[in-house]
Amino acid sequence: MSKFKYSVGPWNVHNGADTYGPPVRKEIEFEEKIRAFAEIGFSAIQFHDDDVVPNMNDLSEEEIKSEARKMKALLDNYNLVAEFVAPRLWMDPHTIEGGFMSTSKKDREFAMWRSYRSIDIAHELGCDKIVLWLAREGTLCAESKSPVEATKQLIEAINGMLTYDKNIKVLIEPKPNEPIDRSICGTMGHVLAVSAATIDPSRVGGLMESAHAVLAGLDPSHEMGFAMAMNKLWGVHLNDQNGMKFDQDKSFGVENLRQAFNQVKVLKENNYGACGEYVGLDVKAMRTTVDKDSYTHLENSLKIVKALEEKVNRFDYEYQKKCVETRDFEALEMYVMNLLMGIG
Ligand code: XLS
Ligand code: MG
Repeated sequence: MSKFKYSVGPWNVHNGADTYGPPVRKEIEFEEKIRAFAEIGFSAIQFHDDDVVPNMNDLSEEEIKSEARKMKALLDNYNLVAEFVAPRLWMDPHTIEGGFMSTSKKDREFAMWRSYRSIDIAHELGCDKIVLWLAREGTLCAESKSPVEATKQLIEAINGMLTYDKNIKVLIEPKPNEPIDRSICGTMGHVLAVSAATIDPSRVGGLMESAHAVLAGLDPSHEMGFAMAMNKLWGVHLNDQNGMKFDQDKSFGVENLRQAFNQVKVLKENNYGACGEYVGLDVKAMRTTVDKDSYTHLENSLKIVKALEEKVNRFDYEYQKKCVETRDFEALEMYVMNLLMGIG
């Protein structure tokens, strides 16, 4: 039996449109997605602010809260909760050049407005986590910004959120690049350094997405382990990635099974979830996927996580210890390969 609780975002089911081509699947209505997520076995939903309140830029603060309450009622109907709210600061005409570290003061103010509204929305949904995926925070033209100034702007923005609400927790989701060329907060190490520089480090942690670690040339399980050593892994986005190219959001484990195994292993060994953290997925269907398989990548990812949990349960720690003592890492490695291949 899996001890993990799982979460998913509505953007994980989409029509297949990408930068190079139009939609290939029918758009699925929001409530239908939520119904299907509950049926598949998810217990929490990850939200962008405007997933909860579309057109929020045109609404007053009170109207935004009242729309958020409607979403809470819908979640209640399906016995689901909200895991986090993330201000979508990369999709707006106000944030073409970034949010917190935009060169335009007006746009920086807009980014803070969206962040404060995201906190209001989180309140209404009954959750205390804000996720910052810093998509456009960095440079396209290296000389356009000072990395020193930009880092300080990020810290100030987070301080603003911590001050606005005394209970809110901020989870930075690091990514080294894409859509930005050079990001400001690219790895879990950056996240923890930024956390330490805020006015309340106890409320600033990290969310690690497997593909983002791979894009940084790092091993996701080590990024997760690093954060867990500091009690700072408050969210994960499990998925997979074929090397250092564009962000693929593939189903978990389909590219690098051993790497996926080690992510599940580090999470289980360190009791991830004991403080209510969710195992989140951030996976997308392949573009060629047909309508009837709109959710298959989610179902497959869950099957793979659960199968790998079984493998971790069967992991022979006595044998591992013996191999380590005799420095027989060839044997240990072959043991892991056999375990994953189902041999022996
Ligand atoms: C990036 C995701 C993004 C965040 C939450 O990896 O697609 O939406 O996870 O903002
Ligand atoms: Mg993500």
